Amino acid sequence: MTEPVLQIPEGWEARAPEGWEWQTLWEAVEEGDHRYAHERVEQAIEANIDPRTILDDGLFPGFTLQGDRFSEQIIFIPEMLITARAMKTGLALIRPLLAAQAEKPVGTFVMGTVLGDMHDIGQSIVTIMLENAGFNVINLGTDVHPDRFIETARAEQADLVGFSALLSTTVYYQKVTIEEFVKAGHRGKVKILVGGAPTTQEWADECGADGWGRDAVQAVKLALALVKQPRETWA
Ligand code: B12
Repeated sequence: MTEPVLQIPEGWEARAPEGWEWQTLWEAVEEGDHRYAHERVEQAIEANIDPRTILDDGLFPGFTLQGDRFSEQIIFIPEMLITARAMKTGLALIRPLLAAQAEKPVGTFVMGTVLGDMHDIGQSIVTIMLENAGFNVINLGTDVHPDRFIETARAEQADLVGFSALLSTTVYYQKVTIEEFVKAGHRGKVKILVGGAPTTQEWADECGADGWGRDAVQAVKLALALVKQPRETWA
């Protein structure tokens, strides 16, 4: 087992004002100091740093470092949870800024993490990027039962639905949820995207999804393409 090291984003200086430092935010996220993370992200916003730069250069390094330690079982759930909370504090601050850059709504997207799965950092990032691209996103959070996806999609007359899963045991619920859309007679009314670290294009094909997004950028590209494709209308 090798001790993970902080991956400093290449060329970060060029994306920040002169004299700026990210080290204290990297440490705040790593240590789970959400109050200080909040303060530093606010300062970065005030300094007019691009919100995506704040995400990539400011928030990710400390999160990834702790994530790697969690994977190596050097740290455990309590430490990972406080890091996730600090990360989410930062995400909450940049989310409205990215959404405000969007043009008029291009479609309605219902997003959630499938039943049994509590991981929500990745789907929150996809949500932020989708909002930035102009989608109205209804995020159902984590541990979402298939019925809730279906009820919300129907109530909101959704164009697209996205299922996130981070555990090899919960990806199965992506397939189950798609099957439930079929049983409810709504499969033709929405385009379905799946994602999350253990998923692949092969899995997306196998479970009957319309697309798979490796990351948030791919997810947005796919959503923008799929929203233009014909669908049955919600009665
Ligand atoms: C943070 C974390 C946690 C936190 C979650 C906090 C939170 N609020 O999310 C906590 C501590 C709660 C946690 C708990 C557990 N975890 Co955990 N966790 C992680 C960790 C470190 C990071 C995950 C993450 O946020 N990645 C960063 C985001 C940005 O990436 P992402 O989610 O993949 O998302 C990107 C893409 O996948 C894609 N995407 C994501 N969703 C979607 C959706 C759509 C529609 C699309 C198109 C794209 C898309 O875009 C995103 C942005 O680019 C990973 C290990 C790692 N280093 O990745 C383990 C990991 C996922 N966890 C793991 C495990 C085993 C667990 C536990 C079972 C541990 C335990 N013993 O209890 C529990 C399960 C709890 C549960 N029922 O869900 C394993 C899973 C192994 C497996 N293959 O099944 C991992 C891989 C660690 C490991 N190597 O062992 N975990």
